[in-house]
Amino acid sequence: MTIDEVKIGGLGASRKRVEDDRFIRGRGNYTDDIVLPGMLYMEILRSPVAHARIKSIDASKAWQIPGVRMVLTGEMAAQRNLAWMPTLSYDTQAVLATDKVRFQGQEVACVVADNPYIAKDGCEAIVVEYEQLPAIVSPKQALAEDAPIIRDDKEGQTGNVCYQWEVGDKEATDRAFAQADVVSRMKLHYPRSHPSPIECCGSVADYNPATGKLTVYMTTQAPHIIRAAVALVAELPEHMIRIVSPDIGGGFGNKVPVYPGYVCSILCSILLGKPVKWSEDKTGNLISTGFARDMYFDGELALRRDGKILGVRFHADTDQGAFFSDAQPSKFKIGLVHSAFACYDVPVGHITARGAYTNKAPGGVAYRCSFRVTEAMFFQERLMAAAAIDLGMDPVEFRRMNLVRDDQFPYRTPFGFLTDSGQYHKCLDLGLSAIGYEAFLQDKAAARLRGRRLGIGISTMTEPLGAGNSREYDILGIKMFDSAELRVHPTGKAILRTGAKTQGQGHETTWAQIVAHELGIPADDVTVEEGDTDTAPFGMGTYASRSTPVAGAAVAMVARKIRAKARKLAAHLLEVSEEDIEWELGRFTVRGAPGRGVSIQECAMAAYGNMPDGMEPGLENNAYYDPPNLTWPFACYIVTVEVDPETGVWDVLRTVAVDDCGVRINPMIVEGQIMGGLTEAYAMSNMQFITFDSQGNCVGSNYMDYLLPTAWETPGFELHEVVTPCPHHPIGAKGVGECAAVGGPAAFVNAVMDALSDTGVRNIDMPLLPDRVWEAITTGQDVS
Ligand code: MCN
Ligand code: CUM
Repeated sequence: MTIDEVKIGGLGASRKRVEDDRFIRGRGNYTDDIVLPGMLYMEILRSPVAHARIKSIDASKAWQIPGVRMVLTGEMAAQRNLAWMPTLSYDTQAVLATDKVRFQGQEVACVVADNPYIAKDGCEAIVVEYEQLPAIVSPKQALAEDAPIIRDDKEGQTGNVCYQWEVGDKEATDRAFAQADVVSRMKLHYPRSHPSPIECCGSVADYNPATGKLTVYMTTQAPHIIRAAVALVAELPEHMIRIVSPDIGGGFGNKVPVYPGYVCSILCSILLGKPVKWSEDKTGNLISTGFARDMYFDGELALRRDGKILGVRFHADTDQGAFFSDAQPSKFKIGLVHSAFACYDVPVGHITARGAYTNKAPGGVAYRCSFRVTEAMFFQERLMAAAAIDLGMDPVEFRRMNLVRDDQFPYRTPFGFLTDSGQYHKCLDLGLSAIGYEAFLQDKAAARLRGRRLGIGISTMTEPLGAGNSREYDILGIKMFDSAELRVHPTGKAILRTGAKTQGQGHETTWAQIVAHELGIPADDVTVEEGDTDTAPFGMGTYASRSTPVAGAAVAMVARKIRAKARKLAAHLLEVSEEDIEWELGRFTVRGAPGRGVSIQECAMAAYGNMPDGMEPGLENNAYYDPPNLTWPFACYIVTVEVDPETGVWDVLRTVAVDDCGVRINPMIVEGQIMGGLTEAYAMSNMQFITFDSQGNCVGSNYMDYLLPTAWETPGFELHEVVTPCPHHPIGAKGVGECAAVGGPAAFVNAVMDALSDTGVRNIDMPLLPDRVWEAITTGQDVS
């Protein structure tokens, strides 16, 4: 009797998320839920100004408050060589300011007390004398001749450039432009935004002076990297450090970097010999932690009259804030921005990029970004839309002509990536038929005659997901593989641990499904555990939608190792040679006698109670997986809108998404990921940005100014799928966690711009707030 894979929760089962039971009932265990005996509380004093020299810090009044146990300043941290820390982009970042403050909200001191209220009072009692300096709030200001140097702490730093980078073939690209019939240009800003997970950052550091062991519970997407960083920076022995990521209330890339708050809680715990808890508040999170984007593009496409793309070139300026702390693991200074145009057959290209220090919080790669792929795909699809207009071509025909064809894979992009597989035209056609493209164009024309403005926006893209392979991706010299460890207990139940760390994506549900698929053990019989460096195998954590491509592959591989041993046990139990054993899901049978067989559970029992002579007991193993390539999911997003010309308000009529992420482990979870991403895409295009006034005051450090879309604003989404299995992934899956946030924004913006197509307006920078749209309609000018 064969096992029904979907019934046991295998591949393709829309299994309910097992973790949600405890989340919905309020029984999750988040960092702030952790209470240890004798625990103290830490609060951070942040700079009220964006750029200033610190003349003096007087903490004497804070020390006098009853219940205050410690006031930590930069000077004290410096005595332990911890006033500065290295960043993951090979820069340095202040833990606590000593010489200057460089952005509003920067950490200046921290206070540890018996409770958080006393700690907060302690912070308020610290007197800091600032000598204010001019604030720099854009790359343009930063790169001006007479700009004050923000990073005067760095030896040899002359201006405010923090990196320069280029890729591609400049000469060949220039030649393509010289031969072009049409050159289309696009200049735009992808504004600064923030992922704003529900849970802010925090840590509970527990240094035990008796054993010398440091345990840190913290909100990190990458616990093993933190352990390695603590070992290297604080020079503590690695086996005496235990990092635990308990439940995480959303990460979205905000919880990849190492923040001063974590470091201070660790240092205070070591100094006091007691557990110290730091729980960041919303303003602290929005004003100081890893933001997203803030990138300026200026580029062009070389085109043949019939619409064929001959080449692409662009320049990008990134606003890095005060420290270059992008948490991205590639050797490319600007992440994977050169994945732009990977879905189109573009012969040549050239990209230059430059990062600038400004008086703003550091970061840049968060918010479902795949390391600046979000910006790359937005620019790509905005430029594609503009080029279709310049050519006088239907945007669909223009894309269709240039999309990489199915028979071109594996396809080498002009910037050196190798895309693996896809059916791009099929996705596009499915999206067009779902939205009813031709009919909508007729409706739009008819509505225009009645003074109404409808628009349609298309965005097609493939993106690189799954860092690494280890040839090109590493963090602190550690290669980007990932791992899984599977222990099958005597009764056939199991525990699986991986080096990834779920923050809401549902790994506890989906990894068990891979085990069910490979072994036939029901998913409900498999516990999944992640996030504790004392028990989990070494892995690089969860970001860049890498978990399925890398850790998920390791899960399949370790299950196959278990199956190989179980086969030997089955041969022993059935008293035949191994060659005569056949596998069907959950069961080994004797070749030619399918009635004679043993279940995987019987093999598990035999591994502990009836193994053949000479075989090691037990049924457990681990696998480390180094993927041969990134995975390349494809997506087509199509949005229709109506713009009210009187107010500039726009409403989404329909949103159609066609995603191809290869084989879907759990279709329901995949759809949840896509809906979440589309919600964020809508938010970025419609309402979300963090700006600064001329003095560097952050406008957007609270939910009055920084808007999150609720169920009320968020439109409905219609989802469709195409499945092109990933040729190099053991179960054919590609990543999906970021696709809709990456490809979505351009579909919304292209739709609004299409509704304005007769006004001569070429671009409105995001977010497309009503006043900006109204200004564009009334003036006929671009709005930036
Ligand atoms: N999945 C699947 N079939 C596939 C691909 C994925 O069933 N072919 C499932 C996976 O098993 C997993 C989920 O979909 O449960 C997402 O998988 P994957 O694409 O591998 O992405 P990661 O698990 O590595 O998650 C990271 C990604 C990133 S980088 C951000 S940012 C983001 C995102 O996930 N942050 C999130 N989605 C999020 N969703 C929630 N709820 N919370 C966050 O913080
Ligand atoms: Cu860039 S946000 Mo995700 O990669 O954690």
